[in-house]
Amino acid sequence: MTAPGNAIAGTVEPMSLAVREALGGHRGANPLVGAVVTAPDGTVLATGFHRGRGTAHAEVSALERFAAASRIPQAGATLWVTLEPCDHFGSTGPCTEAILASGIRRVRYAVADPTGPDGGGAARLRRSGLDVEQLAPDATAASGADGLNPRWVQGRESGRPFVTAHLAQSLDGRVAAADGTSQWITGIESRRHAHAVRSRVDAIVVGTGTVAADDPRLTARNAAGQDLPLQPVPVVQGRRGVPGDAALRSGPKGGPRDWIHVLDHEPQAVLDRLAESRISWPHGGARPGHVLIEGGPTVLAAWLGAGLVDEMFVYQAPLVLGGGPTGLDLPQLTTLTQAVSLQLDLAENGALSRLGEDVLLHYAA
Ligand code: AOF
Ligand code: ZN
Repeated sequence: MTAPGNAIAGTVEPMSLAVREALGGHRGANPLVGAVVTAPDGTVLATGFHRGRGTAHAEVSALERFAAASRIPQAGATLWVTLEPCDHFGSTGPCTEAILASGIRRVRYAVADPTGPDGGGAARLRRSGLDVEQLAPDATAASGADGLNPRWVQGRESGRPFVTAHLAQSLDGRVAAADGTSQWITGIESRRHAHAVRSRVDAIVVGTGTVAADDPRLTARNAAGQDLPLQPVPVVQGRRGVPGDAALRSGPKGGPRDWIHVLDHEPQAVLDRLAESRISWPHGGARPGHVLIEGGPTVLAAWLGAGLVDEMFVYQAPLVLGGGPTGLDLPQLTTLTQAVSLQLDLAENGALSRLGEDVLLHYAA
C-alpha cells in the first residue's frame, strides 16, 4: 500500500510540471493553464500549455501531442490540468469533448473553474463515467497551481477585465526629456513587444495629457509599420477635450474608428463605461476582457493606486535623461510602508528579458 505522503508526492510531481508548462503562456483575459499526460508508471507522455486568448486550451494541446506520440493504450493514461477543464463553447470548443474523444479515462485537476456553474467540466466528465478528481488543497498549494492566476480569478469573480500596464522609461525613470522630447526612448524591439501586447487587448487607455503631448495613434503595428489584424479600441480618460484631428480618431487607412472618451479620471468610472458601451470589441464578447493602460504618469498612478493593475511591463532603456517627467506619479505616497509592491512575473519569457539594448521587466501585482 502507498503511504499517504507518497500519494501526495505522486500528484504534486505531475501537477508541478503542468504548472511549469503553464508559465510558457502570457497573462491576459485568459488564465495561464498547463497540462500533462502520464502513463500508469508516472512517465510523462505529453505536455501542453495555453499560449493566450483565442489559442488552443492546454488540455487540447497536450492531447494532440499525446495522440501524435504515444503508443500506450489511452485508457491507461492520466491527464493532469492546472485548471478544471472547460465545458463551454468560447473561442475554442469545450475541452470536455476533446477529453472524451481522446479515450483518456482519468483526469486530475488543481483549481476549480471560477467561471460559474456552466463553466466547469468536471461534473460533465464524471457523468460520462470518467475518474475525475480535484487535487487536495495541500497538493494544489505544493504544486504552485493556485499561484498561477490569482488576479485572473479575482477579475472573474468581480466581472472586471484583466488590466496590463506599460511603462517605457529611461534608467532614471523618466518618460521624456526636460523639453518634452520622447521619441524614442526605448528601441525598436521594445516597441515591437509593446505593439504585440496592444494587439491582444480590447482597449488601450491613455490620459488627455498624453493625447495633447504625444498625439499617439494607439494602433497595433508590425515591424514594417503595418496595422496588425486585431486593433484595440482607444479610450481617453480625463476632463480635457480631444482635438478633432487627434491621430487616435482614425483607424487603418485613415478611416474613422470607434473610440471612447470618459470624462472622469477615476479608473472605476472607466471600467463602468467600458462595460456599458456597445462597441464591437476586437476579441469578441459583450465586455472587454483585457485592458491596457499606456499612461501618462497620473493615469498609470491612478490605476496602480486603485489596485487595478494585474501585470506591468517596464521597458527600461539604457539612457539617463537627467530632467523631465517620471512615468509614474504617486505623490500621495510619502513613506516606505506605503509603497506599492509588485512581484517579478515568471510567465511568458520569464520576469526579465533583453530586448535589443533595453531590458524588459515583467511584474505581476
Ligand atoms: C484557457 N486556457 O487552457 C483552459 C481554459 O475564451 P475561451 O474559449 O478560450 O475560454 C476561456 C475559458 O476556458 C477560461 O475562462 C476558463 O474558464 C476555461 N479554461 N481557458 O484560456 C485553457 N483550460
Ligand atoms: Zn478548455
